[in-house]
Amino acid sequence: MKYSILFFLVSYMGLSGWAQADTSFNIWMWTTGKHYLHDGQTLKNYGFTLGIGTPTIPGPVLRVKQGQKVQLDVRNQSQGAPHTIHLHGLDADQNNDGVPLTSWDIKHKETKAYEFVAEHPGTYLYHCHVASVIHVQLGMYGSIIVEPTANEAAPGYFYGRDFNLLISEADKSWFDNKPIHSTGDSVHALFSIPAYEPDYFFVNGQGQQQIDSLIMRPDENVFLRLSNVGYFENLVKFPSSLSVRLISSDGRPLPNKTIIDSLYIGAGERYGVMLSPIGKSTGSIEIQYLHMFTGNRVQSEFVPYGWDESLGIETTSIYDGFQVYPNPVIDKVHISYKTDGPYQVNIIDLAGKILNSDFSIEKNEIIMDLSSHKPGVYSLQIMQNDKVVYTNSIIKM
Ligand SMILES: [Cu+2]
Repeated sequence: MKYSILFFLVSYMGLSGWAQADTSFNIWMWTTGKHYLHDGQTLKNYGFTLGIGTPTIPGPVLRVKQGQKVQLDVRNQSQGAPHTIHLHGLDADQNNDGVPLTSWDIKHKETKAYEFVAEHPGTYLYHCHVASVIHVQLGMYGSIIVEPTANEAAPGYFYGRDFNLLISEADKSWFDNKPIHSTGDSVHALFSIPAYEPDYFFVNGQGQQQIDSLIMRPDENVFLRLSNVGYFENLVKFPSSLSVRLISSDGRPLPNKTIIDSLYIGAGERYGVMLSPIGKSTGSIEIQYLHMFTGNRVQSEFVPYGWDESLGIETTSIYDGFQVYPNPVIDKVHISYKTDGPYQVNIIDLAGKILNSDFSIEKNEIIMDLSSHKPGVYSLQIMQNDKVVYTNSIIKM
């Protein structure tokens, strides 16, 4: 009797997720997808949706915040095949890693929970790990983004907004003649794997004229997340009009953040690059798809980019009721607060000299003009009754 209660508790804890998750997603898994291609054809794909729906490629982007306890409640609504979710690059424990041989799978009409702590900000992947060569190719993949608490791609590298480009390919013959799957067993499934000769090349599941443009403010840094979940290697070529700095790889900052003009991305790899303000330039980023045996370029897709001055400012630092935006700043920085003032606000250079100072009486926002200061790092200091109550770094561009 003791043992059966213990067993029940262990399996209950393993499969039910966090007692109190900070964020959760209700994911459904299907084999009845319909994905529209740029030439009007469709793929009958496998895939993921949030709640009931018809999956397209890729699955939904799952965005969480650094430090959050995350729970994925996953239901298998597909006919027959079991599925799992492998958390590619995340520090999930073995029980939550979605490898059927070493943990568990989700059978038809079952719902189970995965849980992990989003410890390191970065770009990650999730995909099914049952007969993964087949299920991933058929569309069971997506991006997990762990956002940093401030918009800081690596210490000192602030950005205004980020874009996620998930690169993959599709061989339509695999979708039209799906390999037969033995239904009950996620570990031992026999397939003959067809030759892989993809004929569709995706950026976020889109090809050619479907591909979304990257629209940014002329004056902001932009963090570009690049991942490859296809089987071909990619060569990304940036035009000379863009200044591109390689910041992070596989969810960790790189020690040297070098300026690059191109980037190879192997299967399963993720990189983060910073685009410095583009000003009023337009162009496109070329993504080459390299054949897995010959290394030759099979196809190029192009991601257009451009600017729009009317876009909102995304970067906001919030701390203890204070809001500081934008940061980095071109000219004017806004400091607003909900808590009771009045406050003394100072902008101080590295030598300790006060460059701007203002005192608020019965207002909840102070605007400081930094347009005459040199580019660099300044210190924001907020004081009340001669005591410092808040400090932050301000990046002047
Ligand atoms: Cu699957």
